[in-house]
Amino acid sequence: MKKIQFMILCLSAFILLISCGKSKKLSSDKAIRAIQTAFYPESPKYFVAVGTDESSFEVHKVGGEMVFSGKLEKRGIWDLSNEDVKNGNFTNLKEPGEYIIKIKGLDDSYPFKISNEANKETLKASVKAFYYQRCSVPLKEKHAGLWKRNAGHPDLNLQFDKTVGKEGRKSVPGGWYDAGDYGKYIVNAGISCQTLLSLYELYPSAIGDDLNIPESGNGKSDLLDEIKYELDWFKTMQDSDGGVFFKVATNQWPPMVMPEDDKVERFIIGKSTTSTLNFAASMAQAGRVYKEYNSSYAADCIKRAEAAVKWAEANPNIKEPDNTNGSGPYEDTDFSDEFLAAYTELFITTGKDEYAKHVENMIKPDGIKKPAEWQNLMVLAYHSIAVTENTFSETVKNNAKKAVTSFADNTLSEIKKNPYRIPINKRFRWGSNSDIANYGISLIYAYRITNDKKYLYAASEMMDYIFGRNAVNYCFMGGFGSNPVIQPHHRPSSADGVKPPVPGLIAGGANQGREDGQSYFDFSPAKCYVDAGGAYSCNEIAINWNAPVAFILGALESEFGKN
Ligand code: 9MR
Repeated sequence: MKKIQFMILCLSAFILLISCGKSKKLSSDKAIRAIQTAFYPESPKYFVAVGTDESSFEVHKVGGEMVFSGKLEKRGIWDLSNEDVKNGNFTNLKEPGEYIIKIKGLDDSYPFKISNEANKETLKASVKAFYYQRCSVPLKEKHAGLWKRNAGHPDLNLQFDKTVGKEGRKSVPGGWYDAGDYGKYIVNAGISCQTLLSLYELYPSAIGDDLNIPESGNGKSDLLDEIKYELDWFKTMQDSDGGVFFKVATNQWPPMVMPEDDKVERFIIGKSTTSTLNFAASMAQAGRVYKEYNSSYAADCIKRAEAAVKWAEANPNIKEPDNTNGSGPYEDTDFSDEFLAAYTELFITTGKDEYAKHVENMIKPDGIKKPAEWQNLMVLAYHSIAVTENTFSETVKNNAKKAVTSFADNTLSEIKKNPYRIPINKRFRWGSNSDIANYGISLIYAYRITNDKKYLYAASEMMDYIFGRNAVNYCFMGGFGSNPVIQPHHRPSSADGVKPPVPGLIAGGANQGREDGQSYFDFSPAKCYVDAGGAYSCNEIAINWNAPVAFILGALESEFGKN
């Protein structure tokens, strides 16, 4: 090969490398990245601008005059997005209306509102999303509109998989599909239910009786009605010895079809310490939350939680089932947080000392290091001890409060370091949007403990990220914003023949692991996101990602909304 040919070859290889690894700009990605839904008048109002030499910005009414001008603050190169970032801040603009941000030389931002009911609709959608995940029943047009569908997966008389350790069959109908697949998993459902139950405990009127679900108009909170749909399924998953089966799933991933068309055989798989304790914590919490709603239902929840904990005490080391042929693992190695959550909720609900003694020594003033996640329920226990009425000792309560506020303070300092004003400065992993939302929940608890609004404002900024102020400029909630997710990895959304996806579901978000083998535009960690149906590691939806978003929106609408 001649020298010149060799050089041309090297150059093309270099260009190819650059174009694979570096940014190919998304057509919908703007250099001004801001919330695409709405701020409350009193919200902090920050945005991001990338790749501009300008030093000022303006906010205009849509189609109208300028109402605010301000200076851009230089933040330098952010290594997780490889962009030169500036921040703008127009917190002092409080007048309700519809606006855009303008910077010389850049496209205008997507429009957004300032409104007293900023999250009225997104909150409702975030909870209604669980209704759309209901298994075994038809979704009628009256409730589901465009996304109506026939019943699928009756889940009656299913056979035990060999991982259960015994022969037999059981009916396990109902509950929510976990995510974009059709599996139902107790571990992930546990944290989802506890998060939603905690929303009800903190803000009982956040959701009324008008979500337009089948139970609407029954005089009871639709949030409790919807959670009960899942808890009814939980009850079917408990074995006669108190232990709780791990999941209902197939031995190969279901095809991308509607529920009624998925005929792959479903099994009851596994029975583990974590599934049993997740069940126990959820049932124990439900035991107090449902007392007024239906006292005998609530009493049954407590009885089941106590039986589950007894089983876990006798079987403290049973791992998740070794069967991931057509379902997720939800694997875990440390069960101490699940024990803690179960004992904590049982003590708060029953007041029995036998449960308190397992909790007292575990609650440390610096005990929280990371946000809640399906694998780690520890934070949930701290939250409950810190704010729910209970008879733990003052020391335990104070330790829990200190841990929550010091974790929230650490979160605030991580947010300050980050030009997108989120607490992720190291790694964007699978479900990163839920990490951000779970940080937000702890901020809300810190607000409830201290009454200091700085925590609440920071929690509201977690939603700015999810609703558009992110490095790919997407609104991660389907059905909202000008550039929403439209092709989530979600079987009904891709198979129903309806263009917009089922609304209100949250995509997992940027994930530098890119485990799905799809083509990504940019490998910078904060930009590892692609709105494609096959991109299950960044664009799937999941109940444990919707629950913390619903929590934050419920808190914000209760604190700031004037409906
Ligand atoms: O949310 C889960 C994430 O933390 C794990 O890294 C990932 C791989 O094990 O699994 C995610 O959960 C998926 C589950 O296994 C199956 N249903 C879809 C869930 C969301 O992607």
